[in-house]
Amino acid sequence: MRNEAINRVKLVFTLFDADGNGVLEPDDFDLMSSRVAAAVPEADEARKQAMRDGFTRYWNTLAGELDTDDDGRITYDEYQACVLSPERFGGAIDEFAAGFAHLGDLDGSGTVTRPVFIGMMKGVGFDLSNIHALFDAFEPDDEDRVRVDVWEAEIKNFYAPDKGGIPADLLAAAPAA
Ligand SMILES: [Ca+2]
Ligand SMILES: [Ca+2]
Repeated sequence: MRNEAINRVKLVFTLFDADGNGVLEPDDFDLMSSRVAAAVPEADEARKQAMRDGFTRYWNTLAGELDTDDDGRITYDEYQACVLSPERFGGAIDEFAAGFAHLGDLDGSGTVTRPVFIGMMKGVGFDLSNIHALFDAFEPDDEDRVRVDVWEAEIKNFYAPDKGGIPADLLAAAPAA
């Protein structure tokens, strides 16, 4: 596995532990999806629900595949096994990526504006300068929008253990001082 992928896995675990108690539990996913939904109050309910469903499925898949000691919580040691068998998570990550990226397409144009992108990614907990760097890497158009399908594809890349040197690595960069 590539070092970049390990760094992304560590970051995802830290971010998904939304309440910061050191383990992943259903409450973390409820908390994070609420933060993301709150970042785009103007989004319609169907899109918000699709985003929440993606978080729920992702948690259920983690719990089903990785909770080795069956205590209803995922520790980092349990979590990192996810990278050894990415094929077991593909469906959940696809649904998560689609639900998440499409939440930001408020006008159905297939694009996401910078303020919406920033708000959602801050809701997840990424570093602000890293979020801007990723948005810029997606080559925004003249109206400072990026394509939803490009974003969705990069969310999937973010979780791919065999990928490195990709735009998603910008999110795992050390925050600027
Ligand atoms: Ca937690
Ligand atoms: Ca466990």
